[in-house]
Amino acid sequence: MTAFSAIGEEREIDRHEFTPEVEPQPTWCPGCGDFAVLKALKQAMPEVGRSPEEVLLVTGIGCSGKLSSYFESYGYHAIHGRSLPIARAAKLANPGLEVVAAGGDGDGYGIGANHFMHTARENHDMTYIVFNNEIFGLTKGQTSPTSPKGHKSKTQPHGSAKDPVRPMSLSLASGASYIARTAAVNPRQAKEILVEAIRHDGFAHVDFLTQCPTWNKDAKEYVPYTDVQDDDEFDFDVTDRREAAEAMYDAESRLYEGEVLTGRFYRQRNRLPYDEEKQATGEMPSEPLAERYFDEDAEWERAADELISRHT
Ligand SMILES: Cc1ncc(C[n+]2csc(CCOP(=O)(O)OP(=O)(O)O)c2C)c(N)n1
Ligand code: SF4
Ligand SMILES: [Mg+2]
Repeated sequence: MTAFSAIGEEREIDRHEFTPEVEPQPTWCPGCGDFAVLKALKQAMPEVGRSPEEVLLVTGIGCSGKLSSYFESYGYHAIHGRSLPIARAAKLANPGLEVVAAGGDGDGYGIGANHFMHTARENHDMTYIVFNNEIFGLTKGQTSPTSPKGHKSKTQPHGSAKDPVRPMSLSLASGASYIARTAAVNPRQAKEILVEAIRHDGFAHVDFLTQCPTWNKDAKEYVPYTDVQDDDEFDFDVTDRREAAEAMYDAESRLYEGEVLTGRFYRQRNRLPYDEEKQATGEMPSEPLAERYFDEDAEWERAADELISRHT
């Protein structure tokens, strides 16, 4: 079996296959919202019919970035803010891969915001999960791009003077073709949204509210939450750009007033993902580029065995 012949094989997949054989104990704090992302992703992958050898998970730096260590698939723990360019390159080289990129609000909406904008604009076919805890968690609680105005931290002891970034509005303006917000405290919705995002052909952005009980006491646990699809107050068409823009602006404003609105906010119809656009112009061959350079004779399994034995 090669990395290529594994893609597209039909078989039953169990969510436990996404737990690494040598299971590292997550170092996330008790009560951290990050556990919910891991769980939802493990549940979503079998539902979309993907096996670990068909998935690449690229993560940034932060508590959130540790996700790729706890999830069995191809993985790449990138440098800060750079998960998306790596994920894009991998998807263009091997379009059969199911590519998921993930990282924190600092990683994606701060240092990596340029990549976020342009990956959305180009509509690369992947899922991008942003663990939004409104704080820099790993480095001990500094103000992040989504921290509310007035939020006090070691870097802003008098309270942040900045208005926070509006992640979904930024995503829509940049060109993402699927945008949703979910929360760690709502595991059923989180799994369903990840399933939709993974199935979506194009750039799917999920702003995932993940509480940080250690450093961000202000954010509490994002409860109670409302699913905008279940509440008559929010009667908007997710495929209508203007209606979606209004709904997400409202949700982003109300988050800072203590009201948590989650759900699907935007889905664009009939838009080709970037790899297909490139193939249509003739700029990209239909045969996966990576296959040209794949060495069938390399001893992949031996390399993996060696790695596992070094860590047991
Ligand atoms: C280039 C660079 N700048 C700064 C850092 C330090 N650093 C590590 S994680 C992080 C922020 C993490 O915040 P976020 O992305 O929100 O992730 P979280 O820990 O909250 O999940 C920073 C500033 C770094 N590792 N690399
Ligand atoms: S510091 Fe916050 S984000 Fe990081 S593991 Fe602990 S609770 Fe989670
Ligand atoms: Mg964060």
